[in-house]
Amino acid sequence: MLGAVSLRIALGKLWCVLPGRQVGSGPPHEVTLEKMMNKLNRTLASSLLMLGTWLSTAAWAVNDLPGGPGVRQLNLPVGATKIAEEQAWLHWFMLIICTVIFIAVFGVMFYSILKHRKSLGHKPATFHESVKVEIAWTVVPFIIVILMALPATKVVVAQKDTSNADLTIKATGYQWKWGYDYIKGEGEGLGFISTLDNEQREISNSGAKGVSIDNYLLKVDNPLVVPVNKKARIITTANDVIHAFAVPQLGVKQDAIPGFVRDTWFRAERTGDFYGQCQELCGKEHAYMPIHVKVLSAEDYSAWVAGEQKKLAAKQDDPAKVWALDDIVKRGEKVYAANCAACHQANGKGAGPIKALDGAAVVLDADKNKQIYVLLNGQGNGAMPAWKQLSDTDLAAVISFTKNNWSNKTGQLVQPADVKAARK
Ligand code: HEC
Ligand SMILES: [Cu+2]
Repeated sequence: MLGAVSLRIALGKLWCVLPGRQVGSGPPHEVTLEKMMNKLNRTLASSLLMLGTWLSTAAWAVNDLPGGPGVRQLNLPVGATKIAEEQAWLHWFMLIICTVIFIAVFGVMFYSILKHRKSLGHKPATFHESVKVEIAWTVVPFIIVILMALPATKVVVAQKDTSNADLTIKATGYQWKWGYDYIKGEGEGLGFISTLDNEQREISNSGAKGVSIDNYLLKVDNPLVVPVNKKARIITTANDVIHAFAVPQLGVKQDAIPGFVRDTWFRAERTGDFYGQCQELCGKEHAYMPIHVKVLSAEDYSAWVAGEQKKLAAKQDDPAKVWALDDIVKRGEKVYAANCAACHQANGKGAGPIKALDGAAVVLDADKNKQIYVLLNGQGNGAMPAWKQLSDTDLAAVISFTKNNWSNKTGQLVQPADVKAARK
């Protein structure tokens, strides 16, 4: 109450001293000020009300995401690996030591300042160079640093020990998605791209008003799947710029650098879903390349691998296949939605520096090799990335799609063999 009154007085004063304030010609000064104050009070009250509503809806709208962030989470997450637990322990260990030192040092300092102040008649000591003090303030911090460094080094060394892995997976960062390739162990040969769920992307694009989705911007089409209690070594690299593969609950975080390989590892101790994100600022959609790790029991994992291998075999395209226009355009529509729509938009109109494909000369050109060239090599110094990692069939399909969608009605059909020939 008192606060509100003094706030009113302070604001009233502020209004009076504001330069060039027109107080109005008709009513006397006091009345206008009073009106102004009333208006201000009402504005204040309604903003508080709005804040309150916002806070209460924010509190009810989303729930903790198991394996991901919690609502108003402050502490580190509950780890699902030994390393993550040790990291959390180290965090608290260091924090407590630092807090104790902070309180002790500042306690002594303020005590000394207050007790020995001049107004109490304290006379300063005049000694110089106390050997005892010098030794104490060298040795004590040294011991504290060693005490902190020992357990920290142990954990860092364990974190870096990627030997004897049961499973090796390469994680490649792309702008803005992750590619996972199973290199060694059960599931060897599998490989897929993991992209943000399209529906959530649309929600975000349209302003994300009132979303209440627990895994908002963390849902992907194809999660990284690993077995429980097995050491998974993750090799990280990138295709374009530096990204970072990080999953807090698994205690991993490793930069993914183009042209280099780095590695990290984790052994998940319970099944479930764990979420992370790219943690190196990598461009405009840095926040839109989530990581979802699905930890399965040994049997479920084997079943998943078998299923994926079957799917892979069925999907294995014959690069010599000659496609009909309708079929390849249908296939291309999917490739476009997964890889191109993020930049060129579903309507093919692009945005800003991203050129429109609807009506583009290179897309309409009778020489189909022109567009094949753009897709294989990129354009605009990498602003348009190269897509040579897509299969001949996918590339042929997406090019055929762009040539026969929106207002583009060329009737041209690009076959996988055309792409294959252009690769050389
Ligand atoms: C990271 C954003 C991004 C993605 C994803 C992307 N493009 Fe592009 N694309 C661009 C930009 C930017 C340009 C313009 C480059 C320039 O300045 O010349 C471009 C240009 C093009 C062009 C040439 C247009 C012209 O008029 O010169 C074609 C064709 C094209 N993209 C097709 C595709 C296809 C097909 C895909 C999906 C496989 C795709 N793009 C995915 C950003 C992107
Ligand atoms: Cu990234």
